[in-house]
Amino acid sequence: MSDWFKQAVVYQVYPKSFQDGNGDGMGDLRGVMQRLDYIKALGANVIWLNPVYENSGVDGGYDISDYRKIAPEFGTMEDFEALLEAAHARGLRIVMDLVVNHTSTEHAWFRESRRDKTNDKRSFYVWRAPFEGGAPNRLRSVFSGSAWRKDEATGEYYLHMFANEQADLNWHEPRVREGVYDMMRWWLDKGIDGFRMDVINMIGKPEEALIADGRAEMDICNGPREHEYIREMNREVLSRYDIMTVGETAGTPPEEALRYASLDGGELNMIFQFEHMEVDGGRFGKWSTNRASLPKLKAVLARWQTALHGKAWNSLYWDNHDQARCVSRFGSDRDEASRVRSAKMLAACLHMMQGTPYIYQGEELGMTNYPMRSIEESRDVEAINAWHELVEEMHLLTPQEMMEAIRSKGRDNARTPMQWSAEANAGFTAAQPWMPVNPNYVTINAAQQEGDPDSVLSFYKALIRLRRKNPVVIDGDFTLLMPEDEQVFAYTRCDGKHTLLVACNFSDAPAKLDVQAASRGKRLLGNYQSAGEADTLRAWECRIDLTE
Ligand code: TEU
Ligand code: CA
Repeated sequence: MSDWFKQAVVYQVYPKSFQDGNGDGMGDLRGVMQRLDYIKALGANVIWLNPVYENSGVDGGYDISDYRKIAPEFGTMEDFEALLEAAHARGLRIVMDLVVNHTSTEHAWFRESRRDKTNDKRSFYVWRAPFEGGAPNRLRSVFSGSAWRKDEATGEYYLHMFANEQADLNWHEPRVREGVYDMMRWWLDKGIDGFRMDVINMIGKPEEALIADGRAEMDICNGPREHEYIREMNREVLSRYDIMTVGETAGTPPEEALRYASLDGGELNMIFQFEHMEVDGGRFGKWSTNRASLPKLKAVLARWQTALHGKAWNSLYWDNHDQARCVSRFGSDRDEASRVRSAKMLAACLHMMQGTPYIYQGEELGMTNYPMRSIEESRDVEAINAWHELVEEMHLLTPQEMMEAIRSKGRDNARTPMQWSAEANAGFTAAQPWMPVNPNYVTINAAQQEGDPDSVLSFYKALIRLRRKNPVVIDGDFTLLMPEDEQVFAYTRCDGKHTLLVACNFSDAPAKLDVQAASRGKRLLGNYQSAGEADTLRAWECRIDLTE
């Protein structure tokens, strides 16, 4: 087994919002193809493509109705094959999204399964009898409300951990697993380079969570048969190809990651953990305007760094299609100078840790959150459902409070069109875009940053070059400095020969460094022109110093 996943720098493309290639207002595969040279120039060598399969249009492609077809809005299978070839010709690999915890209720399997209780595919999904005329138990959907939905055909309930139209597959049924493995091999035989596995820690659901007793409401993640299924998938499929795999696993502690992402190669290459995405949650989970506490954020990330070192492999991310824009969330978009500095600082802080970095489209430009005015503007089933529940049904939040929460944490923030240029619709489309472009595209866009050596984009390029030149970034161990400090995130990476010192100021006020964290060695990269004082970081400053 090769370990190119350790050398990878992944660029995530959300195709619907990346580049429109045929003038219908929606991004597509031809559009991605037009922008391959941009991704190549950035220095990334892997593309993670969010779902482009046929779907029912409810959850951004995560409601798949046919795993072997490309959705018409994205193009054709020929377009996909052309994209794969064009990417490979440039030395770029393509990792596809694998969404197999659930299918769309329009998938052929579900259409059969729902027909009658004795249908041959009944067991492909999770069906339960009503409890006292209502839902089987109290299990809740990630997208608000009950996780159970009554189906008229049989009067039984099916499980949907996400939207009503996303029915959970029953992985305990061997024919489901075989069907999924077949489909995976079919894609891998086309030459794709791996999978990002959607909520893969939900497939081994504990039976106790699914009992129709009117009560159960337990966590279904990392269930008792979880690793059995992943190991089987590894044996049957993954181990037979030279690919990269990353599992999406919210609610997973490092101890579990040691199994999922063990360097022994028996399961996956790495996982996306979520603990650092949860430090700014509140009473209603993600729906809060809280800022992350820096000591907490550091404690979480340091724990993942040290717990996995030498045993398993980390993924590194601030942003993806489900998260608010990191510069607005952990840095500052208050004015242009703070935005540019803090976007670079966040990049340096993340990219110098151990693991495979993921860059989400527009993050490399310092794209910001979207100033959404009303819920009517939202295109996201998660936000819309939460609005109905928290504002309209339960009156737990006022419309103003919920709008503020959506503006600071909602997924729409990540899904506004990519800002390519100052032209109409940011150069994303000639038509009316499916989702509004952030009005700040006039100043924040790729064309403007490409020629500017001080841009956020140029800084990302420099960081990736630095990674390629300094093996300590890949292999070194991690030590957190100043753990309690409220402003400074500083750490070292050491491989015995070289020590990297990374010091970041997560605030707009000057910050003192202690002796260990004070600048020494040779400056590899920073976000200020002048060297500054050794023991003080300026507003949003970051430094990367190397000692041999
Ligand atoms: O996300 C799963 C997940 O646990 C969360 O990130 C969730 O979507 C939400 O953002 C929490 O606030 C994956 C996909 O990345 C997401 O886009 C899908 O909607 C979801 O699975 C269902 O397939
Ligand atoms: Ca299009």
